[in-house]
Amino acid sequence: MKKLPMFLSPLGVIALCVWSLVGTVPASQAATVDFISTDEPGPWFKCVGPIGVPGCVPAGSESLAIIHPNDVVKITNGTQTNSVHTFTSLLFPTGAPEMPFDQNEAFMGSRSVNLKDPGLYVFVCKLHPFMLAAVIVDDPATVHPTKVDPVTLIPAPAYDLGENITLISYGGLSIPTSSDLATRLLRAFFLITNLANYQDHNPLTNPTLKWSIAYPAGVDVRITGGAVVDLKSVLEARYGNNLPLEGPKKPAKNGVGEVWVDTQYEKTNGKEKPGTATAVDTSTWEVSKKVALPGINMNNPHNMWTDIEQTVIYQTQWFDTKLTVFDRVDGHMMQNIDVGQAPAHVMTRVDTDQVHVSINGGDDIVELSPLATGIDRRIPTQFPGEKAAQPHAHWMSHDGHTMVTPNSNTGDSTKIDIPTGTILAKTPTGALPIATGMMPDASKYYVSNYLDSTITCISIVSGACKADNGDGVPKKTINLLLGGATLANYDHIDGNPGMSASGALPIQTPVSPDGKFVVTANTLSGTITIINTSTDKLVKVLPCSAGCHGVNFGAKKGGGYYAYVSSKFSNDLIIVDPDPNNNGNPSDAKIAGRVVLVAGEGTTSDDTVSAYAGMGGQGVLPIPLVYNGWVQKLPSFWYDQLTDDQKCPISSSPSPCPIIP
Ligand SMILES: [Cu+2]
Repeated sequence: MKKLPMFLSPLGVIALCVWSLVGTVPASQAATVDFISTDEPGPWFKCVGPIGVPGCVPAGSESLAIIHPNDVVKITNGTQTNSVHTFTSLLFPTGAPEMPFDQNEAFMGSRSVNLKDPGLYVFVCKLHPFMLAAVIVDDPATVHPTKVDPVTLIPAPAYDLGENITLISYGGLSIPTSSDLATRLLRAFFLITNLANYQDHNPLTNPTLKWSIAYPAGVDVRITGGAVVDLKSVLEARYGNNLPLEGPKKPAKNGVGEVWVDTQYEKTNGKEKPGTATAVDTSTWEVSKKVALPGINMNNPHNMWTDIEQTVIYQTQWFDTKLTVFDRVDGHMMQNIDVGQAPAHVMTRVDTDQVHVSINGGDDIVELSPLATGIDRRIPTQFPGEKAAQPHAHWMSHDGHTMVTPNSNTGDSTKIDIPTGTILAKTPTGALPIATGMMPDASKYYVSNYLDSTITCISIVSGACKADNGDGVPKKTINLLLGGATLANYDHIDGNPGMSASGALPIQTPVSPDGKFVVTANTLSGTITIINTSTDKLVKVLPCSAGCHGVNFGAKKGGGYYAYVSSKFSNDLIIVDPDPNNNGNPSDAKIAGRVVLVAGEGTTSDDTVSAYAGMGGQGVLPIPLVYNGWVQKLPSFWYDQLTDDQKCPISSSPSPCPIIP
């Protein structure tokens, strides 16, 4: 994407201004820096004042503040957002008092935190974990050892990142600020909070297909051992810049039907809030439709599903309170129903065609009548008196009987009997569980733990999850980043062998319709990981785009499946063939193609794209639905386009199989 020159090296300028300010503000006088939550991509946690140190330091990122010890950071969830949020410590200087900072549940209004120890603090929203705020608490006494302002002769600042930072991952892992993982997180912060840094895979607007991240220039930071380094130089030396990007490429084999992707950050002229739903025709691999719904100011469309007839799109508005239903063919709006705070994911029950929406900002799953004409029931995700689970991406079984939720607020997963609405089990997982996927026979399910970079396999049928020695176990933790044997053996200190052979910050994690593999999108590493369900081992890693996020399976023409993968900080959709030779072994998995999610001449739309074209890929919905249970109920128009194996994805599919609709 085209860089705005004004964003390129602003911190160099700011640093000069700030430099002369240092020493003029008495450190004993505690300052308060204000952040607000917004629904706008990039500066979701936006620093709004005062400007300078202590205060906001615009650096391309508008989510960065530099303050002094004992200053206060205040977050307000107010008029700029339609959703509740949390302001939760992601990392903080090891040993800092009163850390980690968190809230009992997502909130509207203001919260304040007093930051006492020097060092780097990063805050995240547990609902929307790309919302980030970074605060450097700088001790004005620790200055640059040699540099001085040529005019004032005041020593140059060296901003304190601290010796070590504690992550809320892995039960509180402490890492040096000089470590590869620490600088990767810093890099991710400057990428995520500045839209000018997102990947543009469109040769029409990025002819050289190069990707650069603009880091603040001329900023010296103090890291482990008291070393003072230039931040930009370190990040560029470690991770390069001006890197090549892949352009669009049509897969050799077509898909069946279409793929919908929530381009959640794309802006249009006719409304204030961001986000469109984009459809790709898998017979041409062109963008066929975009639905913005300006009439309702659709706000951050996040995830989708369809009805039994495949005629509507159920669409959640994640920074709002609405589930929206629109016509899949012509895009006209049919329903816009209030369901609760921050509705995240939506699926249907195969036996009743009722609609189930996770209330990410609350404590339940809402069950709606078919076509979402009204709310039938609210199903709690925690026992009475327990903390709100704040469930994100639930999954439902092939028979409509079992639902599982990843509970972002409580670090566990709830298993629910859907007909009775009873909680059958709550199982501890890792830190910030965010998505689930279930076997087509409901024998076991997988939970992605965002902050721990692990997948928890949980058996539903006894012994379905496999330990590394092959034994059946109730539960298994599959490492995607640390502690693996050949893959996932990233060294977080020296960064070897790099994150490209691992999965860091995993999100969506569906199981293939035939139950053979789990495909996971990993947002920090920008990788796609594949787990073999017969061993529950990580067997393959493929490259993804920046902010890799959504995955869902659709039918490949003539047999087999494609996994469609979206990325938030990018405008492409990756088509993965998880098993090209169809032998059930994903070791030959490959990227089969890539679509740029930008409107073209043949795209029909209800609005005109104004900015961030095709950016923000999150929820993915292939039509027709080919998961076990749903596939057997397809209307004949879709059903007849599938192979016998696709009609009956597992040998133990509901008998008799296929069920003719
Ligand atoms: Cu949030």
